[in-house]
Amino acid sequence: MKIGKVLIANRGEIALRIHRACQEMGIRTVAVHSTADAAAMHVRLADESVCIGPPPARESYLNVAAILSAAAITGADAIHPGYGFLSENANFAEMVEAHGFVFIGPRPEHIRMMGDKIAAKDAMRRLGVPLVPGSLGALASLEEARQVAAEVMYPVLIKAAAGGGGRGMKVAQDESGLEEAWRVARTEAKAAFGDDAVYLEKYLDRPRHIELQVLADTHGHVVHFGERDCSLQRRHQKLVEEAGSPVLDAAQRDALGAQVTRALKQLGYRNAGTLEFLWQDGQFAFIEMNTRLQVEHPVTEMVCGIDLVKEQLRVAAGERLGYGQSEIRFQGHAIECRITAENPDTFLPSPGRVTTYHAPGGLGVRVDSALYSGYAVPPHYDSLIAKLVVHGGTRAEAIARLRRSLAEMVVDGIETTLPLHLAIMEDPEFQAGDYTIHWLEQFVARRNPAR
Ligand code: MV4
Repeated sequence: MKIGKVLIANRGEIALRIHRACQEMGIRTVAVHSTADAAAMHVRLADESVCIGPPPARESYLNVAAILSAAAITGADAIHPGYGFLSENANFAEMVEAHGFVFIGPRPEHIRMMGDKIAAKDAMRRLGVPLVPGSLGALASLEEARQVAAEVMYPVLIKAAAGGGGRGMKVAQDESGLEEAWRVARTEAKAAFGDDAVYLEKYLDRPRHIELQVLADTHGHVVHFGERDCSLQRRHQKLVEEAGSPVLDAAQRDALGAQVTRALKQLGYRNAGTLEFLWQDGQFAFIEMNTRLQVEHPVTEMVCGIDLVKEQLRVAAGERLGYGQSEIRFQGHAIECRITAENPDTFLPSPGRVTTYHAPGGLGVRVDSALYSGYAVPPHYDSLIAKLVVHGGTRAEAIARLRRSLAEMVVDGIETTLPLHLAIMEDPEFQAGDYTIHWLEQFVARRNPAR
């Protein structure tokens, strides 16, 4: 199947990122946009554009009928969903294919499977991937929760099957807190997802969040592109990601990669995906799988020297991976700072007009951003305005390069998290690579003692 034209069902930096890969491959692009994004960079650069609705995402970037119509009238061959919006909607993927377009992503059945966190864990357990100890499947009763919690030992977490990304989780420190956690988790899960199925895991108190990037073609070949350490998060929003993890060596990466690629091959997985693990005391435990291109994919691209979006397009067109695992090499170290239009202390959103924008440059510096001087950041969408990604021969060089690049970067007219990123890069604990998923919240609290 030749892909000659791709509709990009997204906005902002990721729409631009996908457009760039298409253009270099000689593939024409169709941008779709809301009325709030008529002047956006992805619309200006695409070969064609279609307005699909008013500013609220529900009526534009989540409007399946409008997006499929735009693909039909422009004669697109394929649809790339980017991240967020419809990217992990199995029904959308199914409809894209039913209408005769190529969905640039996994099979709908795998999107659906991984969207159900219980089904995802069950599949990975059967395929031999290590998990956090906990319930096998959904909890049938509070009584069952008590039994499993006694086996795996407190503290425990109750998680929503339909959750993920931190939504619908409740900790129970001991048996006296279990009933409350069970009740609240189920009520919240029902309200948020319309599904009150919950499961139980032993609560890991100081893990790192390490994820593995994989890619599969439609001929049974699966490779991995190493790990990213995404432990630096605040309220489940990642701020900084690195490849590789400061705590893994090549042997540990190879061992995890071999286990995971074997599992996905058995599953018949296709296209790009990311397996999320918690890492504590030298052990990996699978928690979730993301069936999309992720925001932080550039750090992997920088250390592997590959373009993941081009690889997605190639395997979606039915091409074979032209290389094996042994040809994928990891060079140096890459770090990404997610720069958002937010106050760097309160994290209150700060949309508005960017009066001056100046991106840093130089060797090993990449900026993925759809900003330009005079652009107005709309208030309707998430606040990510730029990803500053650097590559260095060593982690220390990458940090020095980030400090230099952050100082060079100018975004005037709105508040941004640039000062926070600079402070993180200057912190001795960060520099030592000595952090867990709790580090950033504590760092932010230390910076704002009054709050
Ligand atoms: C956990 C955990 C500790 N123990 N599971 C949060 C988001 C979702 N992807 C899973 N999450 C967690 N699951 C067990 N058994 C701690 C978290 C967690 C977390 C994980 C990754 C990155 C940041 C986090 C922040 C708070 C809690």
